[in-house]
Amino acid sequence: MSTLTDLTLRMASGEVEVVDLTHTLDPDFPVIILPPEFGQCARFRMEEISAYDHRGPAWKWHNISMSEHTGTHFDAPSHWISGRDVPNGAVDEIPTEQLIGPVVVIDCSEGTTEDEDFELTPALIEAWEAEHGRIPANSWVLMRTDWSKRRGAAYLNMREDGPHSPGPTPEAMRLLVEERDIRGFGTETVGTDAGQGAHYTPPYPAHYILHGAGKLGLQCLANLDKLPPTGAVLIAPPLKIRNGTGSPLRVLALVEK
Ligand code: 23J
Ligand code: MN
Repeated sequence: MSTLTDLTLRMASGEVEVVDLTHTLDPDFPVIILPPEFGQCARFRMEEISAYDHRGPAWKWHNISMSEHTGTHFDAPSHWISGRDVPNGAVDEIPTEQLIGPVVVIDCSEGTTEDEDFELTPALIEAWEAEHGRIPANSWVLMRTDWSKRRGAAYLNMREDGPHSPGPTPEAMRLLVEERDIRGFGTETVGTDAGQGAHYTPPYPAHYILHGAGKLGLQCLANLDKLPPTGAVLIAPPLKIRNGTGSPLRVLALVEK
């Protein structure tokens, strides 16, 4: 039997499950808030064009607007200054082979319940590898924190000195990008970087190191607790926005039961 026929039969029988890692686009879903001197990201908005009424008797539809970085979204290399000259670094140019591929999940959810500024470090990555094996080249690496279960103000967790949420250290990102040659890095928080990521060297190291090397980002993911540590396949194609730096998207994982 062909691989694809086998896959579709196993999906139909439930042996392969489709897990949705996406938050619903909704005006109430928080967006990143940068320091006030910078431009700001827009929330999701939806207005009715018609709803089976005088504006269109047999159809309902909406106009929508948002930022490229609203809700569950994809970061392209061109999002960051370090990636501005990366070839094919905009969402419409990324090779389609990069949009479906293997994914590993590093569970940090225990640490992040105690420490809202929890850091993913090289030591934690190496401890994960001692248990699950070396992270394969060209894999997505997702940082599970269970942050997606937070609601309201607890999600951005904004304090006087800015947001507090977990993320990777610069050394962890260098390990993943330079030594493991990952495809990209994804988080449940509003950025691939920690809330306090501006204070690292370089500032926002996940963005800086990933995108400078042509790697990809995913943020505001959900349901990472439904994924195995290894063996799932991630389907994450952004919208084909000309020169786009990112895009909201539906992120799905194929998981073998
Ligand atoms: C712009 C500046 C800083 C950050 C971000 C955007 C994001 O997290 C994003 O959505 O890419 S940290
Ligand atoms: Mn983004």
